[in-house]
Parts: sequence; structure tokens; C-alpha cells
Amino acid sequence: MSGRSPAAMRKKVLLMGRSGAGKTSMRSIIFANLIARETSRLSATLDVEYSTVRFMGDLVLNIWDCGGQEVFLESYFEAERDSIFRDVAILIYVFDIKSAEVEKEFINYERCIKAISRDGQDARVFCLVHKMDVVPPERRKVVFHAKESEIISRSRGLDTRCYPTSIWDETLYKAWSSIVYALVPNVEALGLALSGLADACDADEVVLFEKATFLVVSSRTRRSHRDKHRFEKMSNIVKQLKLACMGSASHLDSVQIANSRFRAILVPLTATTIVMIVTPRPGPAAGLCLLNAAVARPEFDRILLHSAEGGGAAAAASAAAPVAASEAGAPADGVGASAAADAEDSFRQDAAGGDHAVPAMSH
Ligand SMILES: Nc1nc2c(ncn2[C@@H]2O[C@H](COP(=O)(O)OP(=O)(O)OP(=O)(O)O)[C@@H](O)[C@H]2O)c(=O)[nH]1
Ligand SMILES: [Mg+2]
Repeated sequence: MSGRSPAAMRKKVLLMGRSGAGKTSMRSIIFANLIARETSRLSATLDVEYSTVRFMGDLVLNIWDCGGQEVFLESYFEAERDSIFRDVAILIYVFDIKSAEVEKEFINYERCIKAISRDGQDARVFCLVHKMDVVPPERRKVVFHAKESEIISRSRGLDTRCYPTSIWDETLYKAWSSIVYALVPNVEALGLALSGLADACDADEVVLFEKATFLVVSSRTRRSHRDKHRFEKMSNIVKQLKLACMGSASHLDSVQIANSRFRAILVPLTATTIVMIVTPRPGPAAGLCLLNAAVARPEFDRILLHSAEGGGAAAAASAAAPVAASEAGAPADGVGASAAADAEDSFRQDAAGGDHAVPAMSH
């Protein structure tokens, strides 16, 4: 894409917390395709590890993963204070629920809060109450809420969000999706465009994932569902599937999951996003959904480009016309239209309807 200003979209993300809290593990799972069990091989981060992650094409996250050993902390708060805490867009503070030094963690947290709130900086704070897998499931809610209250009371009034997390389940995706949601510009326009796509497909739900991380960027729901964590579970499952495919030198392009009650299609939408369209069964044809995704693609491209150029929600107004079932001429249950093939060259349709997932793979 031309005419954009890369510098305009750079955001500094500070990752802090005691040594061994799990900062590098999380970062590596989300952004570097590490799998959870491989994190036990990570060694302690020495000083600050910088990484640059391009997200949704034009949002560049400068992640400062700050090693949490005492010796480094002292330096962050003293000699390096200016460079570490200057221009922070987001502070992610990781609290290790296993830590025996609870008060010490809070004191360091308060020092971070103090450092980023000087000069009226407009940083957002996300606190991850991490390693929740070691807490018995029946106690997790209580343990988390107690920690959350204490964190909020020690945040000096800064806008602070807390999430329970573990690298072993979808909570990791929930928290990091919320973090990137705070950074992605033009989320309103993306939401509007998703609503249009959901209406056009007569879908129960449409979810937009970032392609590399599989974090949820935006979603629209037209019919309620009792599982609140279904999107993050999908992120987790599809990311694992993608990694398994990579392990066998294959490439995951798209997925269909269908049973007698619903069909979920995951298909690339733009160069940096994947959309999941969930429709009831019996219901609209898969081909119709693919066709509408193809029709909507330029609109999403425009919104994302517009975001990079600092535009507003108006980008959503220039929507391409959706395709109704009758116009598409698609068969009741199949991928029929040729434009649908354009939507995803290597998309493979599922066989006629049992409970299964069919990843399309190319070598
Ligand atoms: N049980 C459990 N262990 C975790 C979790 N996340 C990370 N770990 C483990 O915690 C250990 C330390 O993780 P790191 O990611 O290296 O910790 P860090 O915060 O980067 O530590 P420093 O670099 O020293 O600041 C590793 O053995 C991980 O496998 C989690 O959610 N649950
Ligand atoms: Mg580390």
C-alpha cells in the first residue's frame, strides 16, 4: 500500500513484571509461534529485549520485554528511567499468581505506574494475573477478583484493565485480543463493515482475526450464544492447527466446520485478516458467504489503509454492495459461484455436512 506513513502507526508496548512471571512466554506464543510447552526452555531475559511486530499490516508494535530480575529493575527505575518510560502507549504488567513476594510485586507495579503517569502521558494499563492454571478451577474467580481489586486500588486512578491468563488455555488470547483492540485504529469502521457482511450472509456471527497471531480484532453477533469464550477458543484451536500444518511444511488457508446446526467458515479476507462467518443450518450456502467475503474485501482494504493514513469511520460508508442468495445463484449447500473461488483460491469445501473440520492446505 502506498502513501502511508509508517511512523504514524508505531506504538510502544512495555512488558513488565517479576522475573519468571511469564512475559517472554506470552510474547513468544502470540507473536513468534512458540507453543506453550516450549516456553520451559526460555532463559531469563537480560535487560530489555526489543521486538517489532507488524500487526494488521500498518500497526507497528515496538515491544519492550523488560527482564524482571532485581538488578535490571533498579536500572529501569533509575539510570534508564527516561528511555524506558517515555512515550509508552501500553503498559502490560504481568503478575505471577505463584509469586511468594506479593507485596514486592505491587511496589514495583506502583513504581511503573508512577513512572508512566508523569508528564500526563496517555498510556493504557493492562494487568495480566498470570499462571491461573495453577489455581484450582473452583477458586479462580475469587482469586482473580481479589487480585484485581488490589491492582485497581494501587493504579493511581489510571485506566487499568485486568485479565486472568494462562499460556495453557484461551485466556491468553482473550487478554491479548483486548490489548490489540485498544491499539487498532478505526475499529468502529471495521465493526460497521462486519455488520454489513453479517447481514449480507444472514450470519449468526462474523469474527475478524489478525492473520499471523489469530487475535480477535473485531466481531459482530446477531444471535446470542452461551459460550462467552468461543472466539478465543477458536483463536487457540486454529493457531494450533496452523502451527501443526507449518510443522508438516503445509500452509493453512481456510477451514470449514459444520454440523447439522451451524457452519463456520474461516477464510482470508484481506492480506492481514481472516474472517470467520458462522451461519445456521439449514441456512445460507457456503458459496454465498465466500462471495460476500470477496465483495467486502475492497471495503476492508480501504478501512485498513484509511487507518494507516489516520482516517475515520467514514471509510465504512463506501461499502461494496453485498450479494443476496438469489443473485449469487449459489446452490443450497456448496461453493458454486466462480467469484467464490476468487475469494479463496485454495479453499476446499467440506463434504456434505457431518461434524468435522476440513483445513485446506497447500504445499
Ligand atoms: N504454569 C504456568 N507456567 C507458565 C505460564 N507462563 C509461563 N510459564 C512458565 O514460566 C517460566 C518463566 O517464563 P518466562 O516467560 O521466561 O518469564 P519472564 O517473565 O520472561 O522472566 P524474565 O525474562 O526473567 O523477566 C517458564 O518456564 C514458562 O514455561 C503459565 O501460564 N502457567
Ligand atoms: Mg523474559
